[in-house]
Amino acid sequence: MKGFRRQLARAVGVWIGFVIGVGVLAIPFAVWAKEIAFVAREAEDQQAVWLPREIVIHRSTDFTEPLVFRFENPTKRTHVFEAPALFESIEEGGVQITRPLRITIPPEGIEQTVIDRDRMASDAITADGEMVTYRFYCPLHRADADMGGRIVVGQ
Ligand SMILES: [Cu+2]
Repeated sequence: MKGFRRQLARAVGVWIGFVIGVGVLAIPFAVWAKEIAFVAREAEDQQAVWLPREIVIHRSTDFTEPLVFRFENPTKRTHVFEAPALFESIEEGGVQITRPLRITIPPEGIEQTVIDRDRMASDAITADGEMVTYRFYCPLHRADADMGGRIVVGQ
């Protein structure tokens, strides 16, 4: 009986060690990124918008981890998320490059990308304490008078 208990204790110990090990391994991929989700919505007169219309990012808290934008297109048409002043960080041919954010999302598709925070940080320095605003819209279905949605970066 004693021998059995010892074995059981060892088995439980191995199990707990396994759970802790897996948990620690899983964290870097699951938690260490700030994700902001946008959803395409059809509007009047064949136009379309990205929701939410306004996002506020705080440099002091939100810049401590990678910034990931996620785009959901639940509609029947292809939409594009364009924010010319924002840059995405992508790997191309084994090299890390940045380029203006313009992503095509097919009908019922989902895409995501990593935003270049260094560019945003230098924009904030240039703005010298003022808030920085980035406009975004779908260039395919944008109304002439539509300013688009906006991402506001504050302190
Ligand atoms: Cu569109």
